Amino acid sequence: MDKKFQRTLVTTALPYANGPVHIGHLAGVYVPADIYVRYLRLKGEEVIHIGGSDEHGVPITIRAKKEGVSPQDVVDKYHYLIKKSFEEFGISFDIYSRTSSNIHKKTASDFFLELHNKGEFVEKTSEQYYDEEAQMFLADRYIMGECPHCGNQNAYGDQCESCGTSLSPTDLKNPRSTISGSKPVMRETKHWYLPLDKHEEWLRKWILEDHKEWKANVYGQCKSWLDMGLQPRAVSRDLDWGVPIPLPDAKGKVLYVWFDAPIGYISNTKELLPDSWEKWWKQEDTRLIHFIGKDNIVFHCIVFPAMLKAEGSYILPENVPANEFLNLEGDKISTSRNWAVWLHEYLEDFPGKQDVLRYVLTANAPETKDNDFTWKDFQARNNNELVAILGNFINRALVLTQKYFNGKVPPIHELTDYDKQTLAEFADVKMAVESSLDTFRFRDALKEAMNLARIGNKYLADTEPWKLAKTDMARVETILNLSLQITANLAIAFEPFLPFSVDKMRNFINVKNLSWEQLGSVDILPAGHQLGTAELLFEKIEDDAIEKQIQKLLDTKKANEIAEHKVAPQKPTVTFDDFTKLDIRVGTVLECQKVPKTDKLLQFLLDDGMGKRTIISGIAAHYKPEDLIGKQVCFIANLAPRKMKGIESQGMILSVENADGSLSLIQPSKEVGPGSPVV
Ligand code: B3M
Ligand code: ZN
Repeated sequence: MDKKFQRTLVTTALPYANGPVHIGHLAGVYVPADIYVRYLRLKGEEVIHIGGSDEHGVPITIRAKKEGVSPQDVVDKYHYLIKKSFEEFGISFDIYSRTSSNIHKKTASDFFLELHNKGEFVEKTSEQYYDEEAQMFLADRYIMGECPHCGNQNAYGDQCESCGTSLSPTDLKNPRSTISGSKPVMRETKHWYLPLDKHEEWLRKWILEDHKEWKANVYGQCKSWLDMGLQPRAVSRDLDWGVPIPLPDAKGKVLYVWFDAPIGYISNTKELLPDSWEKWWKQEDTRLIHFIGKDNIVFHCIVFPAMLKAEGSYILPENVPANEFLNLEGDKISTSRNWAVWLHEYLEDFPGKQDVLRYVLTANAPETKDNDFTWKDFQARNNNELVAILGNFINRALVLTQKYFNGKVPPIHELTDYDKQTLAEFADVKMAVESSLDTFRFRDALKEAMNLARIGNKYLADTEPWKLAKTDMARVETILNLSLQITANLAIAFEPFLPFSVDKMRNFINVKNLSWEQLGSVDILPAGHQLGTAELLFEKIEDDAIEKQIQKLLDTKKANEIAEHKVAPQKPTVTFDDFTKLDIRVGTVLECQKVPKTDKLLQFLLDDGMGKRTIISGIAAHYKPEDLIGKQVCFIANLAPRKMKGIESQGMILSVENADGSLSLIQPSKEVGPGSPVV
């Protein structure tokens, strides 16, 4: 580590506790952060990883309203679900807490008060939409109306989801409150603003000159914010869910969620280390790193640093390695449209395969641009890389040692040129992995680690020790000794990436502790060392498991299409005379049976008040014939008869088609005499 720094404080974005976590969260933030902290720990550096749930803000209250429960119910449910998912995937937090904790509320409230007392805010009164019926100010998301750009009637106060335009509530035509449905009125309200314009100058220098090493996507986004000119930002909201503004004239006002959430990093550190948290936040020799997704860049690179600077006693982040987004099978991941691979569901379908997902998400991480997760790629990377390269090499090295040397590490003899060449190839793996990890290039680091397994695989394939066993045992000893040293190296290099598999690998080679320092050396396992028992590290994923996942997504797509289904356009106008030409009546079902050799057709015998009448109807998929006997249905009595499957159908039974394609019979709500006309 840079001489300047003694310790590293890693934070990961606090996910909103308004839904479970999915592969996009893991790929963008939590897996890279976890790789990084595991790497630093392995190097013996002082590091803590701080995480937690973001439990305030409108996203939570909206979810609560949708589910008909309280915001506290929502955050309780999802906080524990999220925490469990992270644990299951080996995301090694030192603490995973929550912003509804008392320590957080106090920390955030005190932070606000400190800035207020120092005169760091400006107070402004403005007009905002107010719902008189519900007696509350309306957050942007609680206002709907017509989009001025595309005419969508259901645009939100902050965005039209139909055309994607960012809006402010006053842009909407015919605004309505989603709380009461009433028309909101404008009312005056006071808020506290952080005058970012006053911070612009030092931010410009600090980012654009002093942190040119930040990732291009992060640097670029900061530059464009700064070039547009910074505006004061409100840090309070009129809402009843959040940290109350600790001032006498602030009834009904809370801290804006983006003001309190990043302070959550501080509160959670306090909760973890009540006596020494300050050294992590206030000493210049601490390196602070925020792992986040690209939509959070402005808050972590501009707003939070301005808050910290205004307070005056805190350090600023050294780096903010934000990632772009991961898409799923070509479409944007979306919680509301259920277009995601949820972590808890993945584990139900692929138990024990956490590392496979960690591997694929790292190999495919959206580090420099948005990337796509596909199930076919997931399968290919598992089968062609984890199984065929890494697993295969380790398995061969161990099985051959078991076979020829009863599982004891054989001695090493004179090296051939080929051995030396192989060793030279992996001598610099440590530097290669390190320099990638140090600069947050996790895909490259993983590639370098995998390269080590490729070298091992090639070495065994080229030297073919199994062919030498009868003629040159000394040579076999050297080859297997080197192969086992490579295996031990793999257990070091992969530890940050595949912690579950590396646990197994350490058991295979019967070594408890390996340090990063040992990476690249070929004397990790002494001759005579007894190995443990080996099992398969990875197993092939078959086509049917992948097809099942793809089918699940296709079903989701279909369900979304149905849910978004627009009502069919109205048919051309008919005259009243035309309408009265139809003779619609009620009949009572006397008999009903399936038409043989068809899936869809039922044959009805109706009492139509004049006699009996046979009608064929295509609703067999929706009703059991025996359930319909004795029921009443509506039918068109004067439709010209038609022959279907050799049976004459004397009319048509009326039913309704639902958006999902299901059919439901139209029936009178009270029993009537058979033959009664529909009028
Ligand atoms: N909860 C936004 C998000 O989940 C927000 C992050 C807070 S980090 C302090 O994307
Ligand atoms: Zn629009």
